[in-house]
Formats: sequence, C-alpha cells, structure tokens
Amino acid sequence: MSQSEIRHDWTLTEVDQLFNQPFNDLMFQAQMVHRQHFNPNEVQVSTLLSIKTGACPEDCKYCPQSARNKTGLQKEQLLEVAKVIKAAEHAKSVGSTRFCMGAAWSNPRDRDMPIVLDMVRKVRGMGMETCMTLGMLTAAQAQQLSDAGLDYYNHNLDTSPEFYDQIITTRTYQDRLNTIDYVRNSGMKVCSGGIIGMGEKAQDRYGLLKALANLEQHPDSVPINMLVKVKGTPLENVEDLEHFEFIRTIATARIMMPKSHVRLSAGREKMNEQMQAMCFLAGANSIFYGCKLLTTSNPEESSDVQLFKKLGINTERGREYSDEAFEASLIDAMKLSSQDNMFYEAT
Ligand code: SAM
Ligand code: DTB
Ligand code: SF4
Repeated sequence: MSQSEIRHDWTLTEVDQLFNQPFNDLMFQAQMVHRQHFNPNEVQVSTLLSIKTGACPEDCKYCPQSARNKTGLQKEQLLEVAKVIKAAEHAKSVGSTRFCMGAAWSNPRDRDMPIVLDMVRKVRGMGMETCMTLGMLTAAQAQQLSDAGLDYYNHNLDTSPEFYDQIITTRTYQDRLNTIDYVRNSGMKVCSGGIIGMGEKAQDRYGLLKALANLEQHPDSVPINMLVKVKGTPLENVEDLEHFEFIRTIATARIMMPKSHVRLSAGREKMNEQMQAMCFLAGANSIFYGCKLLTTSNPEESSDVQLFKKLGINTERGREYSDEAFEASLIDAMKLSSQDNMFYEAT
C-alpha cells in the first residue's frame, strides 16, 4: 500500500471528485489512509469547558454566545482558576486526556492573559494535554500561551472563503489565517476546522476542506462540527443537512489531511450510534467527551462509553502522559466508574 501523500495544492475540482466518488469507494479510501497513520480502533477524547460565557461582540450567525443573538444564555465572567482546575480534575478522572478551555471573546485582553496562563500551567501540571480557544491572538499572546505550555490552540476557519461573509462580518478570513500563523510560529499545535450544515453550498464544503489542507502545514487537529441549531440565532431554522454529506466531509478531510486528527465535533446529540460509527469508519478519531460542549449539550458520558464498547474502541493515550500518569488515570477512572463508566480496557 503506498503511503498517502501530504499535499498542499488541492484544487476545488479535485476535492469535488474525491468527495463525490461512489460512497463505498470513498469510505474504503479514507479507511486505507487512516490505517497508514493511526490505530483504527483508537479515538482521542477531549473535554470542553466554557471559561467565559456569552456577551461576545462578534456576530457569528451560528453562535449562541454572540451578543447580537437573543438566545437567553446566562452570561458569565472569566471563571476563577480553582473552578477550572476542579472541572479538569473531573474530566481526567473519567478518562479524558485533553482539556479544552473556550472563551466567548473576540480576542483576549492583555489583562486577561495572566489568568489564562495560570490555567494553562495548572491544567498541564495535572498531566493533561491543554487546548484553548480565546478568539484572535497577537503574535505576542500566542508566544505567551506557548511558553506557558499550551499544547493546542483552536481557531476555526468555519467555512469557505466565499461563504464566510454571510456568516461573520466582524472579522475577516484573513484575520483567522493570521491567528493560525501566529499559533504555528509560536510552536503550539494548530486545531482548526469548521461547521457543516449552515446552509452553505456543497462547493463551500469543498472550499473549507481546500482552505484547511492548503495551509502551509495541515492543522494537527481538524474539528468538523455539525451546526447545533440554537433558538434565537439567525441559523435556527436552516434546513437539515443530509447525513451522508457530513460523513463524506469527514472522509474527504481524512484523505486530504492524512496525519491530522479529525474530530467528530459538535452535533453528535443529533446522530445515532450508527451514524457516529460511520464517521469513525470515515476516519474521525477524536471526540468531545462530557455532557456539555461550551453552552449546548453533548451525549452523556455513559452513552459514549457504551458506544465505544460496542465498537471495540479504546481511547488514545495523551502524548503528555508518562507511564505512571497514565496508569494513575486508569485507576482513577476505574474507581470512579462503578460498572460501565470507563473507557479503558486494560491491555
Ligand atoms: N470565541 C472564540 C472564537 O470564535 O474564535 C472561541 C470560541 S467559539 C465558540 C469556537 C468555535 O465553536 C467556533 O469557531 C465555531 O466553529 C464553533 N461553534 C460555535 N457555535 C456553534 C454551533 N452552534 N454549532 C457548531 N459549532 C459551533
Ligand atoms: C470546535 O470546533 N467546536 C467546539 C470547540 N471547537 C471549541 C465548540 C462547539 C460549540 C458548540 C456550541 C456551544 O456549545 O456553545
Ligand atoms: Fe464570539 Fe466565538 Fe461565538 Fe463568534 S464563535 S460569537 S467569536 S464566541
């Protein structure tokens, strides 16, 4: 089997052809690529926490946290560090290896930085991988986060450059590309993906994948979110996307970015077990684990544990884990889970 090529020169026509080949051929190709780079029976699990909620000045039309969208969301100021640590401890104890902290900011203010840097150091000190998503960064802020030990920074392109203006007008596509550059140059790993099902055309799904795969380096992690339709947002009544389109998006992302983790991200609550299994078969190998995303709900931990058991999936060990830390987290997970509430099979 030839090694899948790492390319950064995709054309829209090529993406279209890849995406629209017969479904079985697409799935087979995606699974072959997946197996060249990953254990097909392992999925990485991350837990999300909203560290600052609502009242965001940006106008993202999908987002329950934009101040322009009347979603009735309870606003919350930046959380105390101790509360964040408590949530990270819980996430670790139930088997999550990465903790992702998100803030409803356009960008962090310099006076917020000491607090978020403290969060990074403390969560990392617990042996978890760390991820943050705080909006746009300056090069200096990215460097501060990197120096504090932040492993990943999430900043999504969200959609194609062509559709983008219909979704967000308060920051440009180029602003997003700049932040991604600063993150990469600071030494952190890039997490960048988008949202599917916002009423975009098929061409926009190809355009998003093309934009991600043609970055100078592929993002290390690519979250593919299915739009969560929240009442009070301009997209609350957008038409449902055909599920096969979503699975095809995952498979195409897998083929175009062979070494990246592709995350089956928001929207799993609306997907049955079979749909999620198809997404794993298409090459998704990361999920958000825990009953809440940032402000909306996610499947219960116990149902994810059941699904993983049915599929024979184990969780991927975090790269930061020493043998001792990994063993300790296994023991914690076992203690906490009286019967089924754990991921790990002792191997
Ligand atoms: N405020 C920061 C920013 O936008 O850069 C970070 C947090 S923001 C909530 C992170 C990402 O969540 C967005 O880029 C978007 O892709 C995703 N997101 C937000 N609302 C969503 C929704 N209703 N459905 C699916 N994904 C959503
Ligand atoms: C990403 O791509 N999806 C996550 C994470 N990055 C930060 C956020 C999903 C948010 C869904 C809506 C909410 O819960 O507020
Ligand atoms: Fe604000 Fe981020 Fe939501 Fe946009 S996606 S409104 S920037 S919290």
